[in-house]
Amino acid sequence: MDILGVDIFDFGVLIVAVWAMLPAYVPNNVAVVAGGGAPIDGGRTWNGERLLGDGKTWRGTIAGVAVGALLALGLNIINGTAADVLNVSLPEFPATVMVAMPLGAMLGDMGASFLKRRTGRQRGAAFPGVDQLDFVVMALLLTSIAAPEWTLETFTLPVLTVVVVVTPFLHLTTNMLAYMLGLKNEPW
Ligand code: CTP
Ligand code: MG
Ligand code: K
Repeated sequence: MDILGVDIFDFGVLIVAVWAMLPAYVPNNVAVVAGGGAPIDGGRTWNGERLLGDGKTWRGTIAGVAVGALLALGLNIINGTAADVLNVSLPEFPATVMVAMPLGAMLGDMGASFLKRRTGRQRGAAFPGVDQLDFVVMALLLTSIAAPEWTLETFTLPVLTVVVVVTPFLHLTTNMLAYMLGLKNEPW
């Protein structure tokens, strides 16, 4: 299927897109499992609503960033083998990107919570569109600041298109799964 002239079922492009985004995909799921404890906003409110809410905790955020960074490290280690097996050239994460990706993902998710609270959405409320792409936007923004050349080389137009099209599906599927496994309170 072509979108903007990009074949989103091109196996190589799909693999590169998912590989490059994995350190940004995993932190949110880790936070769901590891979350709990003190909220980042410390219970503070603004105009009667929480700044971020109880769904954004220190534990979840720190665990998410740590696991995302370790995952990037792990992907670098298996890069050569995976590239051989999959028969595609896979990107290697520079050290700054190993942190920028998961940190950006968590900050994007946090930014969305901030917006939800400002627009009267309570903890757990859905914010279609924002929920599925908030972490992608911030992850790519931080990554492009941390390693501009690497970002341009890795996220070519076809890869970027696949990321924007495929991420919402992956996000919805994982969250549905987490919900069915009893890990998450809402299926989105
Ligand atoms: N979580 C966390 N820290 C984060 C992100 C998530 O501890 N930085 C945990 C929380 O337990 C949260 C759960 O993961 O409830 C699900 O994450 P998410 O859906 O992003 O949060 P919501 O509870 O839906 O809250 P919000 O409405 O603010 O998005
Ligand atoms: Mg939620
Ligand atoms: K969210």
